[in-house]
Amino acid sequence: MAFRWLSFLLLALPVLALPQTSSKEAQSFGCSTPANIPFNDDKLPDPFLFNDGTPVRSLTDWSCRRQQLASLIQGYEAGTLPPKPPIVTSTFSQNGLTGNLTVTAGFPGNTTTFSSPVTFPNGTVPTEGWPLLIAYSGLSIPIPDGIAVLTYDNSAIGEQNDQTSRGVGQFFDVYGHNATASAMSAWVWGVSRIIDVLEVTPAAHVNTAKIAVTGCSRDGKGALMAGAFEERIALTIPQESGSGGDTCWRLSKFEQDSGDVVQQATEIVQENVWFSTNFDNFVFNISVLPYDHHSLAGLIAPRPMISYENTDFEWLSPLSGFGCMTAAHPIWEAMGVPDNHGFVQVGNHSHCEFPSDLNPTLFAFFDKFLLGKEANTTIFETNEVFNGTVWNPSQWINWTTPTLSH
Ligand code: MCU
Repeated sequence: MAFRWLSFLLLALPVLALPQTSSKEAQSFGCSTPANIPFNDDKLPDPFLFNDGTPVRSLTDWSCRRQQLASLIQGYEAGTLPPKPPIVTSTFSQNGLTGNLTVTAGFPGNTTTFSSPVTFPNGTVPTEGWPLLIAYSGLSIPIPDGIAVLTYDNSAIGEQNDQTSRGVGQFFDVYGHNATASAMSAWVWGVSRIIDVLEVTPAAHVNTAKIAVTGCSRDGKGALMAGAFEERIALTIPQESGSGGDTCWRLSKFEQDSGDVVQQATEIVQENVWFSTNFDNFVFNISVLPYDHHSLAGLIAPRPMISYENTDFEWLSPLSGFGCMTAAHPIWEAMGVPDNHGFVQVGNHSHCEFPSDLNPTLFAFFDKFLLGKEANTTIFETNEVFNGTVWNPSQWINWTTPTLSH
């Protein structure tokens, strides 16, 4: 008992002494992270409010808020992302500039094994190892010299053909075909296991502090989820992820209601298994979601992210992408690193084709965050002319951006 009172005093003293820095942990003796809460708001929810409505003021507060958002997003739409299982082993082989990484993960008597080809740059291995780009389903963006690429067969981990893919794939062989995880959460689990083994495989010469992830379209949605839930990812590059990716559910609905033919939540849950079955319960009532995808992207902050969108495809919901990332940007601003978040939206190219005139923007992010070079990453641009559907920030964002204290 005495010990508990002593703990109380020790925890309460800093709060009493420093009323300005309201640490949620100190106030509540822990971060409460329910999977759902009562909520209803047509606007984009304030990421800087805790579930109980109190403000997020410091980076310590944010680390709790981040956990709350992660739990809500898994609760409503992503399903449960399981932690590292007890068995995670690997083999690695290399022949010239090509390697192969095999991961075995799971439980005694219940493991799965998957392999990923890796290509290495020419030249001398840096002391810390090569930076690595994990490319969902193969690479669809250019990369500068000096970065290794691992091709991740995410569809083998969680199938994504149509509704018949529910619970199908190597993740579900281990966790059960009724696991709540969506295909995208299953993919995150696989990425995390790849990083687990790379951390203990010096022969692969990968700098595990410099791992990026990318993917296009459905795999862009997946790359965003991976960056959001796996904190060891140093750079996240979703390409043309569209609805369910760097767009917001509320904004895609607005776009659709305004007469554009975009993908919105009601359609996406019919089309594929990127989201949990629980999300079906909310797609006609989006305003009850206590988050939107500006906050999903915000889970990445302060780590860097740049996303690309394509204005030629209405289905990708261009207004929603621009508006959602405009609403996400303040999360990096609040942390004092606005240049760690970029967004580029242009047209005149086919879906998942990367126009070479955008290379300087992409390479700036690679240079600065993977290769340790100087680069200007103040990049936030669109060439979209929002004709019929008007982006009006004050219609969606009724909160202000705090400066989070350190
Ligand atoms: C943009 O990503 C998806 C989109 O959500 C789907 O509706 C469509 O069928 O496929 C796109 C895609 O993955 O294209 C390769």
